Amino acid sequence: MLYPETNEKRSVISLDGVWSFCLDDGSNGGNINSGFIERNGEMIAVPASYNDQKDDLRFREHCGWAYYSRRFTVPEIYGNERLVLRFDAVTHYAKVYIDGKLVCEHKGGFLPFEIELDGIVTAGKKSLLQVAVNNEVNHSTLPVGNEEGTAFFGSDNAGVPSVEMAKVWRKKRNLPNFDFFNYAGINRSVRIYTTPKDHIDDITIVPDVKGKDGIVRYSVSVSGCSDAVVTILDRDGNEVARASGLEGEIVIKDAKLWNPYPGDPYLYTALVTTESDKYSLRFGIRTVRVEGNRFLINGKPFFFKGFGKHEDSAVHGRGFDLAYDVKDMSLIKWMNANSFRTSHYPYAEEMYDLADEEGIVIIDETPAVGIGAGASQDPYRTFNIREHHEAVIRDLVARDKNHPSVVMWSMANEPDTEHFPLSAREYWTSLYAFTHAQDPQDRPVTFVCCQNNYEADLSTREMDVVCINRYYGWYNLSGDMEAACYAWNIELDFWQKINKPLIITEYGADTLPGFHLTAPEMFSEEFQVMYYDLINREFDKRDFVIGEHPWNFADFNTIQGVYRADGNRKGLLTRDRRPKMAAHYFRKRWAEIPSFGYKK
Ligand code: E8X
Repeated sequence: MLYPETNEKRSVISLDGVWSFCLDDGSNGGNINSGFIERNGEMIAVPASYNDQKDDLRFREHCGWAYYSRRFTVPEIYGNERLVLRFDAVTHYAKVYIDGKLVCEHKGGFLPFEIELDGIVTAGKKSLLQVAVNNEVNHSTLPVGNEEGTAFFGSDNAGVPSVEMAKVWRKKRNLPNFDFFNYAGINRSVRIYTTPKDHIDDITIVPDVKGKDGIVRYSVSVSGCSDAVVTILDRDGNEVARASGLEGEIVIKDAKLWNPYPGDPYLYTALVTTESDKYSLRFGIRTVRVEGNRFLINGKPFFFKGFGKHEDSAVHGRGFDLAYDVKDMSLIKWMNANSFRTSHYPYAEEMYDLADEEGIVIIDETPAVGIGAGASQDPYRTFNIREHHEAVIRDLVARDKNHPSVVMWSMANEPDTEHFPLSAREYWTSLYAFTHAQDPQDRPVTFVCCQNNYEADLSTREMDVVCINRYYGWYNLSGDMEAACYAWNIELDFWQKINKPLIITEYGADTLPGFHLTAPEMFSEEFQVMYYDLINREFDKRDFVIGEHPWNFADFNTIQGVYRADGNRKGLLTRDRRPKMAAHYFRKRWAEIPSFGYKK
């Protein structure tokens, strides 16, 4: 799927701004015509989550439908063009209405979807655009919500009979099975873009390296066009190669490779032209391969230094914020990191463009968080999730396939793989094959494993890279770092025998900035540094540990609860991106760890 571009043949009209908004009272079921009373609408900013824009618990805790509305006119000069309405992300379910008519429904809160406006909108004429948004999470959504009757429902109400509680709980509420705030709404940009009627639909680039040359296999899919010319431009805009045909192979002599930070992330441009249309796509030439217990980028063993992140900031919630993205890239480089995981959902496309540009490597994750964790029944047999999960993977790969920064797909975070090991293995290995088959570049595929009984877990070891989240010294063996390091070693002995590359995709300790102790205990800045320092020493002894991603890049908002004072505080940075001591610690450590060849 192509990102909207303005050029000689195409233009983009932004529909971002202040929209009119109202929350459903629970009675209209997403039907805009009965649910939305325009004169009662409140002002709401798009893109942004709606939850923190108003100072009212109704917005913060809303569960169910909400309605957005605005009017727009496509300039009449676009009368002969193809018009496409594009939502970059609406969380989690959208029903789109134009002039009162339902034109599209979309499930899944973190990927773009488009609506062809032919026959729906006329250039030069005002239209009414309305979106009904639903934020409910349950066993058939990604991320997953707990449902009534499961272990989680009312589980922390010892002594209070659930039948009694059910009387208060008549009001619908979300019970997320994930640790980030369930921010909702039109979280990313809304645009109408134009293309000529005969146009380019999609472009796929598969780079390779042969000796000193770069090889680019490409294919262009079109509607109404019969041919395409692909011109490859170097960074200065000079033509270095050219081919014609809807698919083919191009050789770039003495190619410059895309290298991760602090190397040179060289980008080329593929300028695709047809009789009527034009699109320019930035891409990099690099290879990615797993060999033995190594992760090779451009044939050299790469070490992942970075973080699990979130799209999370004050007021915006999970809303797209380009300044935060630019700032986060700057901080990633400031800490001498070279990578991050898009925990726990696909991020805004602009972030991947920045990563391509800066040489920051991405593990690209779906929103499949919380499949079955804590469930009493086999989620792989009882959750209605498989089809949606496949659709999300298909759309994720279709969106991100050309980014050189993306080096691995993560199908999920912390599913249950321990209690129903056989059905888990069946699910994850077949989805693994499905994901490989989607990707024209055939990158490595994994999912991220929750702290568990790793001997019982038959799925994690089947992945191209073993990715584990572990909290020895925090959630278990709390504060006892000697015991934590001992436990780490028992577990690492196990993985050593599996002989696959392993990334620690999460480890961490909640830390209150400004809380200092001379004898480090939990929650102090000194403890966070000690925790990482002692554990990292153990990682350094193991050559198959090919990456360390502390949890989390920054403090972030989540559901309220006894474990969370003003959010999850495991950030190396505060929520407003100020460094805790641990940020300085990693900045120093990672300055001394090269991106390539750290563990030969
Ligand atoms: C945490 C992280 C959470 O924020 C993240 O989304 C997933 C969690 C730890 C799992 N991993 O709580 O900070 C804890 C397992 C306990 C043994």
